[in-house]
Amino acid sequence: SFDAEKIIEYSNKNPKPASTTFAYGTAGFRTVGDTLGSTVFRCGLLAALRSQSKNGQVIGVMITASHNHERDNGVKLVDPMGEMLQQSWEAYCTDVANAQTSEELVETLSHIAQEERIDLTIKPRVAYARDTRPSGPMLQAALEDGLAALDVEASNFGIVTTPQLHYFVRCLNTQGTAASYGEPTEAGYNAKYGQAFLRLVSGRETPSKLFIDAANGVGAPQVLKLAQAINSPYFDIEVRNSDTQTLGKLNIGCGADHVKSNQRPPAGVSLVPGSRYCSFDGDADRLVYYYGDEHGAFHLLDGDKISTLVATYLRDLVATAGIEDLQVGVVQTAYANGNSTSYIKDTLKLPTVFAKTGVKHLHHEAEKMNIGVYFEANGHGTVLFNPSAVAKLRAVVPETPAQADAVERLWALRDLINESVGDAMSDMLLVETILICKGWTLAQWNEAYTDLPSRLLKVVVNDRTIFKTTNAEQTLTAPHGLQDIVDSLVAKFPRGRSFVRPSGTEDAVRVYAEAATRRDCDQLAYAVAGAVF
Ligand code: 16G
Ligand code: ZN
Repeated sequence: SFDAEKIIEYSNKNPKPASTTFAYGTAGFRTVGDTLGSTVFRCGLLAALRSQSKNGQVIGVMITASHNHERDNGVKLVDPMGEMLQQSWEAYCTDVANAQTSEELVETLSHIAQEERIDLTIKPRVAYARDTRPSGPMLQAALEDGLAALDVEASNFGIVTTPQLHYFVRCLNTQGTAASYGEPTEAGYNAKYGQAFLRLVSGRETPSKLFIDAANGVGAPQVLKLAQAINSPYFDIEVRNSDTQTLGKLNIGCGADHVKSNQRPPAGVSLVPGSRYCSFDGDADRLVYYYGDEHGAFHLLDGDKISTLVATYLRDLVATAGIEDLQVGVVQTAYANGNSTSYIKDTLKLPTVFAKTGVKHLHHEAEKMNIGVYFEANGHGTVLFNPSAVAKLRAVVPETPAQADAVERLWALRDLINESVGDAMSDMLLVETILICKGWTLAQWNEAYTDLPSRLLKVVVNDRTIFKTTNAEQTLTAPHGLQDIVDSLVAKFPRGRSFVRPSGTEDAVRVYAEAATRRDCDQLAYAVAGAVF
């Protein structure tokens, strides 16, 4: 059993703010950083239990608030294969975070240990890291208290991107096995992805320089290290918004979320026609590309554009490799632009399904496909090769050089992609690979289809919990009658589509609308928002 006294002693150092209630949401706990000490401390305790319940495998803890304001922070747990924490444990996180006293905390932990039949004699192991936020060191210290309270064997990975921490966790748990994912170090990460990239592009024409907006976050130092490791004209980059030292700059006027939401370039970047640009978010798990044309117009290549580019490339390689019954599929959310969905279905003729917002939901749908490409429109996503795809790839006996090359490229792509979670750096290398291999500019990539005008509104309501959805968040089941109103509004506009969902990260309701013209789209969005309010 636990050393209750020791837990209580450490817990008293990290008291819970009495009046605050915490909730493990779409991407973990997230709120004002200064209030999160007790929660992060308790996540350390829970990560230890999770590790014991997984027979001592390493569990990850990442301290970050991604694209949110610098004053915010957050914490999430990472499961052994680098995936998001199993959903049934999210409720435990919430329970543990909200125990009012240290004594109640110990009781809650004991209860979980009983419920999950955890063998408390197993040595728990945890790997942790944080982003560049000013509240990071304080929260890291709180986490370390939690790890000390349960005698955890802990590895501190310092200041790295969220996807790097996911990668390290997977590496640690597969070390020395046939499924070994790589070396659990920054150098190991850079070597794995960098080498796969060079294998795929060597012999092709080198691309023009890529300007990277790193949101003044952890992606800046990390992508510079990656570039140093690759050390090749195939990866010629210039990093903008790379100031992680000056307070108040993180994510402000820059980063993938800013660019996608405002449909304009980030601060510190003026678009030169013909040049290539991309943005990461504050913890480098989201990626969007963009460019400006000769007429000064801004063109965004978002997660939907990345997913269609990648799905097309994989589909063609599978065809060239001559592998039968190896199906590439695409997972999107309701936010996917309607024209991207039509393009996948009607032009690419690939199966596509919708999942609820939040990476874990897309990930689980993609696992059901042979090769599952999943991206949120906001630029968060990756590709999964399920075991049957790997078996099929292994079984091919190539008969022509073209076939052999395609098979080799599919293997290299599997090495290039961070399967544990969406990863801006790995995704960027993937996009770069495809563009280099096709010899495409961003404008040529953008030609596949044209986005329908879309609008996303945030509506602040008294109580967002009364909004309930089904059908991958596309249909409201409550409040009663509201979906009928939405349907009747949508019917008025050609190519109209709209949905209403409660946010999983903010106290608000989101309204999305798209239609054939900008004017119709905006009218529809505001009409639906009016009905919600
Ligand atoms: C979180 C999710 C992101 C999702 C967003 C939606 C992860 C790692 N992050 O940031 O994927 O798009 O929430 O926020 O899953 P919302 O529910 O407030 O609209
Ligand atoms: Zn992020």
